[in-house]
Formats: sequence, C-alpha cells, structure tokens
Amino acid sequence: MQTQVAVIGGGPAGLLLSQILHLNGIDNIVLERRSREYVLSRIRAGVLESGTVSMLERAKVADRMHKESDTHSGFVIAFRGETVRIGLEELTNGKVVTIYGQTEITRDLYEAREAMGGIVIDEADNVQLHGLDTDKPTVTFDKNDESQTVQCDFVAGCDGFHGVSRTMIPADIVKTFELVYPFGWLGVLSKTPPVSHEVIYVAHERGFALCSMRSETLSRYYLQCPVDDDLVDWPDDRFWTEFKSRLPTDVAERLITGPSIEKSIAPLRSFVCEPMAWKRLFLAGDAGHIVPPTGAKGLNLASSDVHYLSRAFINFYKDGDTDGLDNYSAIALQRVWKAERFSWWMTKFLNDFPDSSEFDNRMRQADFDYLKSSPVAQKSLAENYVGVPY
Ligand code: RFL
Ligand code: PHB
Repeated sequence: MQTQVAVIGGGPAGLLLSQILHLNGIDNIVLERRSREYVLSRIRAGVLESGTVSMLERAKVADRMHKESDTHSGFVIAFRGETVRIGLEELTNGKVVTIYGQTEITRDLYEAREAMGGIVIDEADNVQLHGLDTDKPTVTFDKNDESQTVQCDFVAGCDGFHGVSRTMIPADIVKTFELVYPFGWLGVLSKTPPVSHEVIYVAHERGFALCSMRSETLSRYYLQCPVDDDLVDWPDDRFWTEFKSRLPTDVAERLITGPSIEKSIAPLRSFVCEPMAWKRLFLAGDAGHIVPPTGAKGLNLASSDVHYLSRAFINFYKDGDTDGLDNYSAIALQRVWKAERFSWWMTKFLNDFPDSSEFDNRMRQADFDYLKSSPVAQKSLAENYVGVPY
C-alpha cells in the first residue's frame, strides 16, 4: 500500500487528522490496533472547547453534535461546604463549552471516514515504523495473520499514551516530563437524569467528586479513589453512598441513582514528550502528552495538535512549504504546556492528596477564598477552562 500520510491510531486525534487531510486532498491510511467496537465502547471525555467544536465543523462531522449536544455557560466549584459558580460566558466575552461525548465524536468520525471512502484498518496488529529518517518511511503491520506494508511520506503518531510512535524518537533526543498522582478517579455512567444542569467539581474532606453528564438522561459521575482499588470492591451501592456523602447537602438530596452502565478506574498523570516530532514522525494527542482529567483538557489538546499538524501538511503538499512541519513541535508544545499547567493546578486545588500537609490544606483553602472573592481569578480560570485560543 502507498499513501502520503500514515496515521497510527484511530482515536479522536487520528480520525480527525485523517478526515481533515482527506478533505484537503491529502491521501492517508489509518491503522488502529483495536476493533471498532472496542474503540466505540471507551467512555472518556465530555467537555469540548469552542476550538474543538470549530475543528469538528471544519472536518464536516458537526451536524449530529449541533443537534444533540448541550452548551454550558458556566460550572460550579463546591469546596468544603462553600460554592462558587464560574460564569464562563460573561467572563470570556461569550465563550461556552459544549457537552458531547468522545464516544459520539469517534462514531461521527468513523461514519464520515466510511462515507468518503477513507481507509481505516482496524485490528492492525504489531504496527512498526521504519525509515523515519529517510524521505520514504514504511509502516508494517499484521492483519488476519498476514504481514502488510504501507509506504508513505510521513507518519502521524496518534496512538495514545501506550502507543508505539513515541518510542521511535531516539533516546538521546527525546526528553519526557512526568508526574504521577497518588490516586485515581472511579467513573460511572448511568441512565439517570443529571443531578445538576451544570458540571459540579466537589472538593470534600472524603476526597474529590465530579458531577457531569452526557445528555438529559445520561449522567457521568466520578469519585477520587485509591488507584489500585479493585472495581469488584465498588458495587453500585457503595459508589452511590460514597458519592452522595461528598456532595453538598442540597445536591445530594436531588441525586437520582440507578444501575451503572459503565464503571472504570482511571489513573491520573501529567506527561509531556519533547520534541513532539522527529524527522518524518509527528506526534499528536495523548501520544505526545497526558493531562489529569480535572481540567477536561485531553481531547481538546488532541484537537489543537491536529489543527497545527493538518495546517503544516496542507502547506507542505500545496506549496512545498516546510515551515509548518519544522515548527510543529515548538508551536504545539506552547499550548500543551499551558494546558498542563492548568490541569495540574486544578488537580492540586480540588483533589485530596494522601500525603498532604496542613500547609498544603491551607493553600487549597486560600486558592478557593481568592477565587471566590476575585473576579480576576475567576476570569483567569474561565479563560483556561474554555481553552486558550489557537
Ligand atoms: P486515544 O483516544 O488513546 O486513541 C489512541 C488510539 O491509538 C490506538 N493505538 C494503536 N493503534 C495502532 N498501533 C498501536 N501500537 C497502537 N497503540 C494504541 C488505540 O487503540 C487508540 O484507539 O488518544 P487520542 O486520539 O490522542 O485522544 C486523546 C483522548 O482520548 C484523551 O485525551 C481524552 O479522553 C482525555 N479525557 C478528557 N479530555 C477532555 O478534553 N475532556 C474531558 O472531559 C476528558 N475526560 C479524559 C476524560 C480521559 C479519561 N481517561 C479514561 C483517561 C475522562 C477520563 C476518565
Ligand atoms: C466528563 O464529563 O467526563 C468530565 C467532565 C469534566 C472533567 C473531566 C471529565 O473535568
């Protein structure tokens, strides 16, 4: 097989890049290790910045999102019994966030790729990259026990945190930055009406909790928990009891519980790989960086990476202009580090760290007191939450 860009990974970053390249006349093939059913059953992000919405519009996959999503003009922080609402719309000159599940985005992208005759090969096993330091790299993989080869001009590594692409950057060139948090988030999806119209981040003595949603009939709730907890020790009853105990009383009284339809524990990590490109390889999305979910930034960063990378490929194939490709890593990383800072700060502010000191506790309280009393602090939080422009 021959193509211009081989895209490794059929998550949101890979599919979005593939779709935008195709719309701009750039030939590409997506190689995804998992089955389509597996990819579409992963429950992850739900809060989209306006930049991500614009990217989905550019990719011509926004129709269903516009029909079925909801927009939120603010969110609430409940901190040790007090609350503050961050009015995103008034604090950011009219910007809002959109509630639409990553699962739905992935489904829309798969359908669009299929309708346009895009090539997405799933269950591509043992993907390996070769000749990245030549102008004709190849990608080999196994499908149905047969080995296949794709010849290409460039490889886009969109294969997530555990992918193979990042490992191809030589050790003497790559530098990684990592912080692993000493807890996880237990997430539950349930077919119940959300307890609040707006997202509520809760910092409680028993630990963090988050009330989110996917629609008027589908709730997404999270609890901070030990990262090595076993899911069997979290039957629904225990989840709801613990969750309720962390919510402000009036919210807890309104909570409607029901059977969970998905339950998982996610570890929390901050991670950045520098550079995000080497020779003919370009990383985008979780392949290049991870943020803890507290700021809802992961999927949105994948979208800004794809913005910069697709523009670079388009300029290269249109005019032979290599500036965008040469500068991709530096430009993408500027925005990545801003989102890393914000997610790290939100995580430290709202989650309970098992080894925290009295001083740390006072700092978190002071963060909240400042936020509650200062329109400037609220504006800064809002500016980051809706996403810095790109
Ligand atoms: P993905 O989604 O991990 O997709 C990578 C794809 O690559 C495939 N792959 C391979 N394919 C071929 N060969 C290999 N060797 C391969 N290795 C891996 C994988 O099977 C997969 O299909 O990365 P991508 O596309 O960069 O997208 C990133 C987002 O998925 C991620 O950042 C977000 O889900 C993070 N995130 C959130 N982001 C937000 O913007 N807002 C949120 O509200 C939000 N909530 C969350 C989140 C992530 C969470 N978890 C579970 C980590 C909530 C949670 C709980
Ligand atoms: C979610 O709805 O899954 C969600 C919302 C906000 C976050 C993280 C996850 O900060």
